[in-house]
Amino acid sequence: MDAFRPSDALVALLRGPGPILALTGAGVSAESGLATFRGPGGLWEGHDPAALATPEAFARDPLLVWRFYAWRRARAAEARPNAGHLALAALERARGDVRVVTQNVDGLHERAGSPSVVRLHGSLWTLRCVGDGTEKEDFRADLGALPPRCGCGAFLRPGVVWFGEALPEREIREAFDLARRARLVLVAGTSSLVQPAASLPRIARDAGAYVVEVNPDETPLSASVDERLAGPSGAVLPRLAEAAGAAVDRTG
Ligand code: BJW
Repeated sequence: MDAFRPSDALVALLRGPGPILALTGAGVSAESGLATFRGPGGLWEGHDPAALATPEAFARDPLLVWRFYAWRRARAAEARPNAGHLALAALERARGDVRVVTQNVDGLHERAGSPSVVRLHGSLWTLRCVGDGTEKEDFRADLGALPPRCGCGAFLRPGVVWFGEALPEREIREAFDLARRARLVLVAGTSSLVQPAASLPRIARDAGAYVVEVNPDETPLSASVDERLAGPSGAVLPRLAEAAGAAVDRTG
């Protein structure tokens, strides 16, 4: 027995019919070398999130906020998907009824081959004009030290969802819909603190889903899940994908 061996009930669900939802957070990218937000060594350690991740912060000090995101883009561009990302992509290929809903903005699920990721908090690789709202994708790692300007003259900002901002409507609607229909929910690498994403597992469980938390540490969700697999997602998710019969590349 070890701490992250799936139960027989979970293995049966992984092999059986019914949609699976994987809700992921920053912890899933930790083994790719990207810092999480909270906890020791997290991005918010020693920083006030309100000074970096709010529309007010960007309005007050666009250079500071841009520098933070320019650094994040560079780190994400260097990173590679790890065995956890690859396992979810393999599970999706093997079953066809698995969807990844992520709070992450790094693009690593997509780079691992997950075909239709629901991005709740936007993307580091999208830029949005603060003036006319137009969006464009830009995958260059280095866009310089100053926020670029839109054709209309206003600054372009990172296309991520900051505190106090609404999540993208289509994505949040789809995520709630997937939660209500899921038979199994894998909640991996999130502190389950940030709303509304944190409410998805409870909605799924109320609708009858079996909810599993994959996280080395306990979270506010831990007490109300059906099963906890207390290990790193890069080790646990490949086991789950293999239990479902998926061929997993563990190299990352
Ligand atoms: C591992 C691991 C390994 C480590 N393997 N695991 C009270 C109730 C309801 C809402 C609120 C409330 N008070 C305030 C709010 C609102 C607020 C909120 O939820 N705040 C909370 C902090 C309390 N929410 C919002 O503002 C949201 N919008 C909103 O509510 O809009 C309302 C509205 C409606 C209509 C019109 C207008 C407004 C928006 C939230 C946006 C969050 N944005 C950020 C930044 C995105 C851009 C960026 O990347 O910079 O999103 S904040 C940050 O937190 C980021 C993340 O996506 C998000 C979640 O973090 P996550 O992923 O859980 O990471 P961590 O670091 O917290 O946890 C990592 C976990 O991994 C840990 O548990 C580790 O143990 C684990 N781990 N290694 C597996 N190897």
